[in-house]
Amino acid sequence: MSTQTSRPRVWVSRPLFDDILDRLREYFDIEVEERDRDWTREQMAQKLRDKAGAILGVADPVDAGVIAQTPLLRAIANRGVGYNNLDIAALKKAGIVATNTPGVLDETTADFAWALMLATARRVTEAERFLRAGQWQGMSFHILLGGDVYGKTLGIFGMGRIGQAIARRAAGFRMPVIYHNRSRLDVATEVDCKAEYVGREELLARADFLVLALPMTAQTRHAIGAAELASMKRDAYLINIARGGVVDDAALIAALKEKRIAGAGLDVFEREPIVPADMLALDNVVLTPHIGSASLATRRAMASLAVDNLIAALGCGPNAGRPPNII
Ligand code: 8YV
Repeated sequence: MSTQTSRPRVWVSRPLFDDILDRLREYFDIEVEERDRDWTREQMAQKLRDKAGAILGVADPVDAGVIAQTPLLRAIANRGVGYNNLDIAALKKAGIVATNTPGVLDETTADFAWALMLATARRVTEAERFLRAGQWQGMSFHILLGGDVYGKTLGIFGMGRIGQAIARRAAGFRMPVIYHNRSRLDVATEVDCKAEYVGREELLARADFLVLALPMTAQTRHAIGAAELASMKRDAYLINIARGGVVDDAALIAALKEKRIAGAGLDVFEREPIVPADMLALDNVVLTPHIGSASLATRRAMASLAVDNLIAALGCGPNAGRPPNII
């Protein structure tokens, strides 16, 4: 048998920058999917059956059932910071290393949270729809009146790296920042972010913009539901750049329909890529297709980090056995 054919096999579940994949080709035989698609657990098991490693997207599911059918699997590199697609306990039990890509997407995702805040309050996408539909008949003093951003209170739910990057941008808008998190930040970080720690109820009640930046776990599922939406200000905006499922979409649709909050900016949804028809019909919501980290430079950095992680996790390259981002 030639050395070439005995190399470990790696699966890349979705298209990825080819020049970055070349680094994987130095060590492994790789199978790269040429188009994006959502994989079922059965298909995942089938694809991973003969693989030592994989680079996965954040919607590609791996649980105990998949793992039971993948005897050769030693490492999974998620190309994203979130990893709610992976059953980490089951992976650990099976001795499979899992990694993610923290750090490289914080600033880009924080920029996008601000894009959604501004677009939602100032009705940017609604205004563009209006213009493109030929409805602009001339200057009107009362046209598309929105809410202000400057000077309002920014509330951040989930104050990890991304939440902190969102907070740091608030100074230019002269916005007081309040936050809630599982654990309070150390004083130096609070000072750096100019952010005040508050309880969950106070966050909901005081925020003019409530930005969600918390991970999706069993504990955070539907962290924002009917009761939470009811305790927000009527002129507040909800922004979700975290994960669908953190918000109860049905409850949010009801709140938006009844104008119990002013609007929402959403990059993530409970059943991606399906967005409920009732949501699509609303004007007081800005909707984007999970593109929070989607700048070219950041997506390349994420791909590169995932590749570094996998090479190291499979015992190759300069960091053999020491992948930088073990979950
Ligand atoms: C996705 C994300 O990775 O990092 C995460 O957790 O959700 C995103 O950055 C990205 O959209 C590619 O699927």
